[in-house]
Amino acid sequence: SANAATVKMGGDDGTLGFFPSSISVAAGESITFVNNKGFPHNVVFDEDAVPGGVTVDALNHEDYLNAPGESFTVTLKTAGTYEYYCEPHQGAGMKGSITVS
Ligand SMILES: [Cu+2]
Repeated sequence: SANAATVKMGGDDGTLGFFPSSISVAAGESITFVNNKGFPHNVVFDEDAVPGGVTVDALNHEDYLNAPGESFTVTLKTAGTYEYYCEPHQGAGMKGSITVS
């Protein structure tokens, strides 16, 4: 299926965040996270902030992305809002959300 969105991990100026931090996609479209600045980063979905019945373990990318340009892609099939964060930078507010329709 089409790549619906690309999310940069770390801003171009080094800000610790996901850019854009909020995106909307259609169910089944893929979302690619690309390591940009300030790594290592990872992506962990908040098990308390995903649609009912969704298992976050199958979506998470807990391994750290360490190299520039390194990426991973996730596809969300259940409609609703998903919140996620970067474990090393959660305290710095590195988090985002994806709305699937
Ligand atoms: Cu991070």
